[in-house]
Amino acid sequence: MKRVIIGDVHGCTDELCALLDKLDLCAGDWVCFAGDVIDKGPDAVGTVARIMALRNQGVTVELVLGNHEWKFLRYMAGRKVRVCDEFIPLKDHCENDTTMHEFLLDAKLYVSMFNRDRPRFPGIVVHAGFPPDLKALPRAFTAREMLVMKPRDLRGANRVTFCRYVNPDGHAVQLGSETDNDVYWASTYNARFKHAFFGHQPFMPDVDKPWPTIIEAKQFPNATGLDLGCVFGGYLCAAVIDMYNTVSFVTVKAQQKYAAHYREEQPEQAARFPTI
Ligand SMILES: [Mn+2]
Repeated sequence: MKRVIIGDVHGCTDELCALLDKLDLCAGDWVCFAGDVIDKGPDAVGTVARIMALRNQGVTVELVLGNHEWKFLRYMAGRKVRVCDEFIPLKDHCENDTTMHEFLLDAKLYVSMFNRDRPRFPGIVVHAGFPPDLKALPRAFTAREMLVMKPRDLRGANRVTFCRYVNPDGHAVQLGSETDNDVYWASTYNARFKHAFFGHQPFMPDVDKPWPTIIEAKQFPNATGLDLGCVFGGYLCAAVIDMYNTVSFVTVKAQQKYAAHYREEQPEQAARFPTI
């Protein structure tokens, strides 16, 4: 029985299919997507369809809510969001195929791995992370539940879907306003909610390094970043946990660069926070 966690796919269906071929999943295996399976990339509909099709193989599939699914689902619920062009094909598809919309609505704020079948793994899958001042986990709400919650009740939930850098006081810093004193949340995370597998932050592997280049997830003492920037021309990455609770990584190189990295749009930030 394999347990697999996959980082941000962002509509890169070809790379997802190649990764799933490499993973060679069987009935009884468990796969959890760390969120942001849609947007930015070429084919959100194909990606979600491929993920849903895993269930026909007897694979248990779970989806953690990424900030991009959250934005899309709020848009579908008639909320005011800045509409992205890439929402349109997915919106059209979801209107005709309610099972895809339902699948996305079932996305959870996080997925605990510890309560699953043996061998238990002391891990948790979350999209963005756990800021130091988040003392207790919110409930593992589904997106469907979150859509009917009051904004004030969503505060804790939003924090684990959006968190990146944190300041020395342990408070999350807004994207783009990081200073030299701020650190990535995972570097000081103390495992209070168990080992965290997360996406959200594209850690671009340094492919210009001389060989041998071993492409692995970005490892922190108590957390593992699985987004290796596939949609930005990096890699799609899966963590695979075997029956002895040994973790290994499987990666697929992106066939092309599908989107511009936000750091390229903000060069002054890129200079201060080089990737990896
Ligand atoms: Mn993402």
